[in-house]
Amino acid sequence: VGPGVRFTVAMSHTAATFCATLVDEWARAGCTDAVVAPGSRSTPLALALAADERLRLHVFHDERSAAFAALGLALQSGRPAPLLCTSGTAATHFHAAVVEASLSNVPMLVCTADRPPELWQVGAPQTIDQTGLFGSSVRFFAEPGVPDEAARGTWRSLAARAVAEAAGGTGRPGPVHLNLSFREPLVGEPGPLPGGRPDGAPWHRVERPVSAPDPATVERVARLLGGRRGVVVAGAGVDRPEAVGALARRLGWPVLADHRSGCRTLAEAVGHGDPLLRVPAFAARRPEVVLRLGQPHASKVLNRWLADSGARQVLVDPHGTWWDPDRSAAEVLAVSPGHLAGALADHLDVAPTDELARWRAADERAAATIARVLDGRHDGPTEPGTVRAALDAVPPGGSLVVASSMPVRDLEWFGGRAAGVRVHANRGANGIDGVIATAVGVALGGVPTVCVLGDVAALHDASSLTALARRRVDLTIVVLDNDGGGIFSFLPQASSMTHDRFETLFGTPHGTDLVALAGAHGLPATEVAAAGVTVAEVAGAVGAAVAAGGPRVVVVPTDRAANVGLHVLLEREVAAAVEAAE
Ligand SMILES: Cc1ncc(C[n+]2csc(CCOP(=O)(O)OP(=O)(O)O)c2C)c(N)n1
Ligand SMILES: [Mg+2]
Repeated sequence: VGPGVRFTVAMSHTAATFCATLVDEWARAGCTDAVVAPGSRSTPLALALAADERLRLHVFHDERSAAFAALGLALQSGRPAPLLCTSGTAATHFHAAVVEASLSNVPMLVCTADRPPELWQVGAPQTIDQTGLFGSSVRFFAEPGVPDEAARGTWRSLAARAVAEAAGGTGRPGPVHLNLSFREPLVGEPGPLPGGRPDGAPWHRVERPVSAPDPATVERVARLLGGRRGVVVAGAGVDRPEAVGALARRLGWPVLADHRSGCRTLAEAVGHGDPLLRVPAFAARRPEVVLRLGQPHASKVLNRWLADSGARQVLVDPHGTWWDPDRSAAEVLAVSPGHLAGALADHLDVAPTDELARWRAADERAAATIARVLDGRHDGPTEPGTVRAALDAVPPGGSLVVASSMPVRDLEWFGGRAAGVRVHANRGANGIDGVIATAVGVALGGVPTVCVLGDVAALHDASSLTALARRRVDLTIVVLDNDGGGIFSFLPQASSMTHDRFETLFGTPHGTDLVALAGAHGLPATEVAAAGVTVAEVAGAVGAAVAAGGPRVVVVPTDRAANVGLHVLLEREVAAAVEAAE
């Protein structure tokens, strides 16, 4: 709008009534939070979201931050948080988070404001083609057109359906996209809303009971598993860890558990599958059957071992998600992993194998070795040691968000067993983007949150530090600063070109002062000494930061080459401890 143009406020405004109806339905459907990025075209819905006290409103300057925060809110709560931006390139900045939500089955309710159709394809400002903008990444797309009283009988249905589709009422949970055109004037007061269902119910209540396996399936799978040598691999998506433990006991199988599975604290859990399977003598004994629950682990070594094992593999995911990059699943069961495990545990009547005892003994040896190697260091912070400390620092009931690439791996391979801590990681698309915003979203869910990420990931999402100091979140951001991309030092690229070329293309040092960057955003920030500190001192610094409450930033300087050396040392020491007993 240029200077001198008058604003007019219509009295009762169809767009305002339409938007208030959407918001009323979303609150009825259980939404508790909404995320908004500023802009003009989105005004009717922004006003409606702000006016409804049933929703907490979170505003982010950057749409990418907003979208990943909405992802984090949904990761923590399981509910979609309506997400809104203005028209134009603003909408495209949602895309990365939409893709991650799609691949990870996370509910997301994306609303993009648009100009009315008469302003499309004519060079109108801030107007791009937003129809189907997110392609196949959304479960449901709707473009209801400029709000029109003639369609008011459909508004509640549209809103309720959008939540239901996002929450997986009709299929896999994931993102939905409403592209909402608004014609000026954009400011107005809502009139009476179309009548809703009695007792505050949403227009559509869509139920999709957890899919429990039928008895014939249980019988067949029980015959496949019983009496055979096998392993359970538990990843994100396990709904009843204790049932998985009961099944593992019955079979005498270990549960190779990552932290996101919720199974890591089971007595039957093996936490160090990756380092164990790097030991040839240990890896030589192959499973006959593998029961894979939910998302795969990050460990290439573990996944390769499974793929090469020749075992009959049963993949279980409640939504039938195709988590099978090695194409080794012989059976795919779209049922609840927890219900299947519980039913199998009740049904099976076989002598347990001795695999569980063998794996658990080796795992304890690995755990003791890892602790000895890491805790004995006094020459500066280490990456695996810091990730372990961060997990231990999360208070029960809190959450840990770990970034790709190394933090999620270091946690999976070397992390402990913290009980009562939920762990989140954006592993649908393995992006290093949006990690801070995801953690902000998790923390906005009201739980103490610790986020561990690399320096490149932190810089990539630096815009999510904007206004973070003003948010009431208990979030501690731990940045492992090795001045570049540490993961690449583990890849063949590191040894197949000159050091200079490697550094230019992969190492990518930047020299940014992350404490100063956090300080510029008004965030309390400290840096742990780079040399001469013990692991206990680093853990103490992380623990003290978490105890002090957030938002705050802790920068932990590490060295990329030394980190590779430490991983090699850990591998060697675990091998020595395990081989001695094999
Ligand atoms: C959005 C996105 N861009 C690029 C990549 C490729 N990538 C994977 S790891 C990495 C470097 C990460 O560096 P840092 O965050 O410092 O973690 P470190 O590897 O040092 O632990 C990059 C660029 C990616 N996964 N996602
Ligand atoms: Mg790094």
